[in-house]
Amino acid sequence: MRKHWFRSIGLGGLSAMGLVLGLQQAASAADKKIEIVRKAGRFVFAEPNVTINVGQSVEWWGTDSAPHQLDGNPPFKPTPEFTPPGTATETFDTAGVIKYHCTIHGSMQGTITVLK
Ligand SMILES: [Cu+2]
Repeated sequence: MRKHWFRSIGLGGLSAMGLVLGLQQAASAADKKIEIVRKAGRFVFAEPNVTINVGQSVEWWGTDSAPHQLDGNPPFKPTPEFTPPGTATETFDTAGVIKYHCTIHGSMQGTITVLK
């Protein structure tokens, strides 16, 4: 009886964990997430150079409260201005190396290498 009670709790716990993981995935389905951080007082991309595959998406996020607006060489499409906890997401459908930056913070520069 006692053993059975513990097993029920165990399964319930697993279900709850699955639900939480599922919700986290639903919150952002981006293939690659790039955090905006401060380094020596300047905003930078935690990972300035990333590599993804054609068709994948990138999400920029941060924990500060400054606005950002990203732009880059074509085919990068300018993002709307966003302020964390707001994010920006972009999907890349063309292979190549794309340089991009934040139009508000010159210290934020990076490249996205899109592989076929
Ligand atoms: Cu910025």
